[in-house]
Amino acid sequence: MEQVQDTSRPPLEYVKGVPLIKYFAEALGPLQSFHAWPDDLLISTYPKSGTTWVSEVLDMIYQGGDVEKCRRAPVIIRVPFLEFKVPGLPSGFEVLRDTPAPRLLKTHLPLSLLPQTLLDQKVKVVYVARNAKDVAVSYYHFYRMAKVHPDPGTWDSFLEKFMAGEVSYGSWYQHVQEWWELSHTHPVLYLFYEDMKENPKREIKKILEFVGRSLPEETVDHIAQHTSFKEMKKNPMANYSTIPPDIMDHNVSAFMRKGVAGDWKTTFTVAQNERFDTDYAEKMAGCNLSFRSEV
Ligand code: PPS
Repeated sequence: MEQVQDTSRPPLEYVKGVPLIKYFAEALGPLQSFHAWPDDLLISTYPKSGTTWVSEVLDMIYQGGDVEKCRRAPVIIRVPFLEFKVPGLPSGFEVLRDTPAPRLLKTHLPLSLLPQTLLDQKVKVVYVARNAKDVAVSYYHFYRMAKVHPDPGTWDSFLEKFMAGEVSYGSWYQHVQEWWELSHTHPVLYLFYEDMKENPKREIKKILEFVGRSLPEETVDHIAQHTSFKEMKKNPMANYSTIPPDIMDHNVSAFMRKGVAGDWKTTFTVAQNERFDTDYAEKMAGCNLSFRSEV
């Protein structure tokens, strides 16, 4: 019988001190030969912060609000994920080779691992940040369903790992702060998931201005409607249902899980919340970024 490689739940691998999904760590070597183009647009986020949402918004903008064009392929093909690599699927770098300009690119990498070419080419960045508590909860459920991650253990132990930066991509606290710092010297549009929830049209207009495009008001309305959680959840080209279930098991937890701000309240205990707040104050001391943990 053919030997099937067991690819599920390998331990994280550390690269320059940053823990990463094993396969993604392996993708970083080949990624060194990637050349960014000045008209690339990079979508950068810490995981579970609204990457897929803003990817769909940007593809809709690039396609002039044409839903059919946005149905041409799953989001992972339309917006190549630079460091993506999973056995049996095309890597982000492979997808990139077949992607015509102007390209939308996705990464979760911290700056220490970001290919320098993106900075040298002054590639515009749309960064989306989401409050840490909702990210932690969303990440826990994603670890459960996406088997490229190690087993998350209990929620309590996962939360400890999240606070210690011992989850894939490392510290949320460092990520949101260093990309914020970069926005002072590099063209970065720094957005918040909670602002997108509060007023999607307002945030879509900010993106339009940043990418130097304009669209009629009705098209902006249409983009907001097409990229709502409800629509994206049922859209197979946006909801990751095309990924084989041995890699992402939506029966364990859907990729499009809840899509709200403030869901952490259903998961954190009072004690966990107190401990988290104390630790948060220390890690974010001196940082002028302010997050809303509900809208
Ligand atoms: S990933 O795997 O890091 O790329 O995930 P990412 O896309 O960054 O984040 C997934 C969470 O975003 C929610 N989501 C949305 N919320 C509101 N509106 C829309 N359109 C939308 N699309 C995705 C998704 O449900 C995940 O959050 P949770 O809290 O788990 O529901």
